[in-house]
Amino acid sequence: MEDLTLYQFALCPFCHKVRAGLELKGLAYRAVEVNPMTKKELPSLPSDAPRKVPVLVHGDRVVFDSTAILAYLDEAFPAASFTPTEPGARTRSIEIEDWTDTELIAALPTVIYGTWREAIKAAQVTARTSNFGLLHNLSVRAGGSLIMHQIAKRILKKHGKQDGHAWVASTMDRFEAWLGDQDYVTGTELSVGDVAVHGALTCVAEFPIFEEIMRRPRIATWYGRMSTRREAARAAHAS
Ligand SMILES: N[C@@H](CCC(=O)N[C@@H](CS)C(=O)NCC(=O)O)C(=O)O
Repeated sequence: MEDLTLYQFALCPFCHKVRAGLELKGLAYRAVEVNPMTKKELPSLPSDAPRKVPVLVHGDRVVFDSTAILAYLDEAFPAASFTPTEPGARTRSIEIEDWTDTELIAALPTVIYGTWREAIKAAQVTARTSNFGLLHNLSVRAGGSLIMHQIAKRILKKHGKQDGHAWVASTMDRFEAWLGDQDYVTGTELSVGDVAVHGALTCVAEFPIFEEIMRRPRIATWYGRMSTRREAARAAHAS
C-alpha cells in the first residue's frame, strides 16, 4: 500500500477534488480531518504554502493545492491517466479544472447556504462531519447558519451575481454543453476536468442542489459513469 495521507476538511470542495483523484486511481490513503479553527493537525508545510487544505503527504513529499496534488498524482501514478492523449483535449481539460476552481466551486456554496433553510442544514452537516472541538461544534450548530448565510451573500456580491440558483444553473448549462454526448468531458478519455467536476459535485451530494443538478440527464449519466469507475477502482485496491 502507498504511504499517502490527505489532510482535509470534510466539506472542502478542493479536498473532494483530490479524493476523486486518489480514488479514481485506486489509491488507498489515510484521511486526516483538520480542525478548521486551529489547523493543528497539518503537517509541517513548505514556507511558500498557505495554511490551507488539501495537503497530501506521500512518503516524505508534501504537496499542497488541489491542482498541484492532482498533477503530482498523475505523474507519480500514471495508471488511469488524467491526461488525455490528444493535445486539444489536454488543454481543454486543464481549462475545465481551472473553471471548476474559480467558477463552479465559487457558485455552489451560494446555493448551499443561500436560504435560511439551506444554511441551517449546511451548519448541521458541517458540525457533524468536521473536526471542531466540542465547544466549537456547539457554536457551529448554533451560529453557523448565520455565518454561512453571510458568506453566501458575500460570494454573490464579489462575483457580481444576484441569484445563486441561476448562477449554478448557468455553470451546469456550460458543463452540459462541453459534455455533449461524450463519455467524458473532453471526449472518450478520462481527464482532470472530469476529476475536478466530479469532486466538486460529490461535495454537495447531501444538499438539495445535487438532486436539482441530477435532473439533467446528460450530467446524471456522466456522474453515474464516473461514480461507477471510482467505486470499481476503490474495490480493486481493497481486494
Ligand atoms: N487553491 C487551493 C484552495 C484551497 C482552499 O481554499 N482551502 C480552504 C478550504 S475549502 C481552506 O483551507 N481554508 C482555510 C483558510 O483559508 O484558513 C486549492 O486548490 O487547494
